Amino acid sequence: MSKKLLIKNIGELATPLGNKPKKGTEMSEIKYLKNAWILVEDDTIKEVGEGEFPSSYVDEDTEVLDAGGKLVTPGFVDSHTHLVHYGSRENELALKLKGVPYLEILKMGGGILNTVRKTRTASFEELKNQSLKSLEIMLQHGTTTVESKSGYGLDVENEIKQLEVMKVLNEIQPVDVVPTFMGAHAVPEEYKKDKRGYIDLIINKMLPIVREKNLAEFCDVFCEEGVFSEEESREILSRAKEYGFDVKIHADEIYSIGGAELAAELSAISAEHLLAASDEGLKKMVEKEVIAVLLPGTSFNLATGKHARARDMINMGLAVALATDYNPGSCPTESMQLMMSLGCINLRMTPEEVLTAVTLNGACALNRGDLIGTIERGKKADIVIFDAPNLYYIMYHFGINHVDKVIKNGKVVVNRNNWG
Ligand code: IZC
Ligand code: ZN
Repeated sequence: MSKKLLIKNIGELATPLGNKPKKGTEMSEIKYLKNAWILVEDDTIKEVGEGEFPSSYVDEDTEVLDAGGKLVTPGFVDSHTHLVHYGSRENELALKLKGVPYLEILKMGGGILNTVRKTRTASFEELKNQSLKSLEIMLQHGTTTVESKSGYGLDVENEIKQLEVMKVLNEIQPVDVVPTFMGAHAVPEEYKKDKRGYIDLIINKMLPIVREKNLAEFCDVFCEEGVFSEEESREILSRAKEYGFDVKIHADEIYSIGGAELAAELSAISAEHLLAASDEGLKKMVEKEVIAVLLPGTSFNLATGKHARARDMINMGLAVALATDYNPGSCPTESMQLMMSLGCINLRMTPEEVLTAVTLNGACALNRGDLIGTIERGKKADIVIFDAPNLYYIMYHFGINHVDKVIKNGKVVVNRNNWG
């Protein structure tokens, strides 16, 4: 028998609508319902309405949840993270404060390579348990789907280990983990003098194995000066496409090296960061409908004072998503609510644009726009109730967790029961 859940007495329900990425001015088209209700059957939204709910919807088996006049939004979709890694890198804070740039730390064998050493020596269980802790924090903060990149193994065995941890995480906790293969995250120390050899390893060994074991949906490359060049990224991602992966690119984060242009050329599903992207590159992304995944926590934490030009991008007609980039180096935080505040303050996006960016556009950047990202009939019941009166309050009252309850696939999985 199906299980029904009625969420009633919602003060403000705020959601984008539809299955497709919202571009440009469409990003502000948020549907607001006052005194609203949502009827859920099993894991799916059956009906959404305003005012009195039809009494025929409730029978003795219907669970009724009173939202207490609070704010309700779709669950957050964090479309860019490096969730599965071992250890931490708080040592980089002191270096950064001394003015050592992020790429310099990597060049000295630190940064990503520091985490690679820790991740390689970590057992499967250790890696799983550290990631589980972060996933629990994400869920507590309203994230119901998260993308997760490999790229701290950088050899066949450890890239597979990371991806297999993601598979197990999907089975043992509620947040959906969407796996991305990112063997091209850095050149490992043992290939320092033979980058070509490492690219061959990615193309000839890693990609076919990851495909054969069906361990990832996307392939990503860190296309950056001193990491993988535009030509190298093109080669890796073109081969990934031949293997059937959709592609993503860490593009023009620090230096403008044609990452946005490459994303358009390859019809990537998304291009990430884009702080240094050229107008030409962004225009090409508009033409090819590449989603711009912006990471305001990273630009805040890199502390160079530079941020992605979200306003220009939206004015040009791009679809923008916001994500945490959760990783142990450039952005050690799991909180999408913090990204929402930074999206307003540093990226100058409106609260409506921000909501679209952390829900529907994030879902579309993961090929899941038809399943999640909005509160509408037929979508999965991934819903957050906040201890807040309205959408604007979340971004205004920053740096704390406003979540009251999280519903994932129709089940209440977080009940902080904050203040009654
Ligand atoms: O571990 O520093 N930017 N990759 C590209 C990262 C940041 C993750 C890290
Ligand atoms: Zn990243």
